[in-house]
Amino acid sequence: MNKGGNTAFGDSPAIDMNHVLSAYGISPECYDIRSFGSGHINKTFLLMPYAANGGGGLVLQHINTNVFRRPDVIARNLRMTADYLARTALEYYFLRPLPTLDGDDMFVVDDDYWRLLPYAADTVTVDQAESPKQAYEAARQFGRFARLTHGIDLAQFEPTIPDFHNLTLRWRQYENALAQALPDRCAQANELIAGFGSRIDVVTRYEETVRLLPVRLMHHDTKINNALLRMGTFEGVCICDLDTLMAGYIISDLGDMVRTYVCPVSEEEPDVRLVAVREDYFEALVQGYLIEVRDVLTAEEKNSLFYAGEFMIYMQGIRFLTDYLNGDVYYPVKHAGHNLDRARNQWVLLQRLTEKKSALQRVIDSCL
Ligand code: GN1
Ligand code: MG
Repeated sequence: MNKGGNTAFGDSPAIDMNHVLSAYGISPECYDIRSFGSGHINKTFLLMPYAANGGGGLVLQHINTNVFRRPDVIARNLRMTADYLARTALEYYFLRPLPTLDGDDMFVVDDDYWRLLPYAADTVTVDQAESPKQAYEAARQFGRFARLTHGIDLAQFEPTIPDFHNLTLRWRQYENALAQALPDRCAQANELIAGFGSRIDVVTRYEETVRLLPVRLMHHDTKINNALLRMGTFEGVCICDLDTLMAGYIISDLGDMVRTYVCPVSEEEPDVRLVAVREDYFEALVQGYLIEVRDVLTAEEKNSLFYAGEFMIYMQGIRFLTDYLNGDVYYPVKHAGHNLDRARNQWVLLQRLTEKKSALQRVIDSCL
């Protein structure tokens, strides 16, 4: 973990769980409380009742305000989405934050923001897609969400992180990091700097592409462990980790699925010989997503589907590289060079994906 308070993660909040839970009318002694999930940004706890009749489990989250500077915007976006879905899609299971005793959807104490969510019973998450079916089911959940929110009025939505997936800006941030990085870090990153530089076409295409794309309510973090799957059958149940619910483009959500479902190993794998693109997983996720959204996509969106994967892998690659050059200030690192390893993993993944472009484009065409 990073040390010191200058990272995006800061120091651990002084957690007074009793105080937070009492705002929700909950007695901590009735629950087994433990750390939960594998996110980089927020701290998450799972609360399971000791007594069988103690009601359902709960998920308590502490919002990282170094990253999410406007928790009120997150809360409002969630509320508007939940209200819209409650009106238009009665059957849809949406994880709406539970109210405090005062009726608020967050509990704020000393600038610490907390929220409580129901725990979806009998569900599991997987950190890596283990079968094409899992990829299909997770993708279908994100697709269903995009389809059901197709008609939502985005005028009221504010970005929870402005320019989160703006590749032009991410490239500029990368160039700035490069300009001020320590010579040693630059030298270590030499090959990757050349590599990502040689694929600047991905950045150029970004502006040309989004100019033509409609804005949609997007999740912006569609990795597989943000889809809850039914225990045992792995059928999709719902989506979670909704902090980055905001207006965006289809290439974000589809692209992050390609980035994280097709490879047999995660972005954490330092051995790049294991980084590969599994065509059957690609097909499964494209099928699952498109079965839901195909009918609402514009021609321009259909043309951007292969690019989506390149876009997200490239952007994540330069975000890791930027953080390495900046001295590891955003993503928590477990060892020196951790962010460099992650960037290399993404760089190799980008190459594996581009190598298979014609075959993968054929898969997309057959799913459209
Ligand atoms: C962060 O915290 P987590 O794992 O949900 C990041 C994503 C990256 C991801 C890479 C707010 O998400 O954009 O894709 O790490 N979220 C933020 O693992 O920066
Ligand atoms: Mg997230």
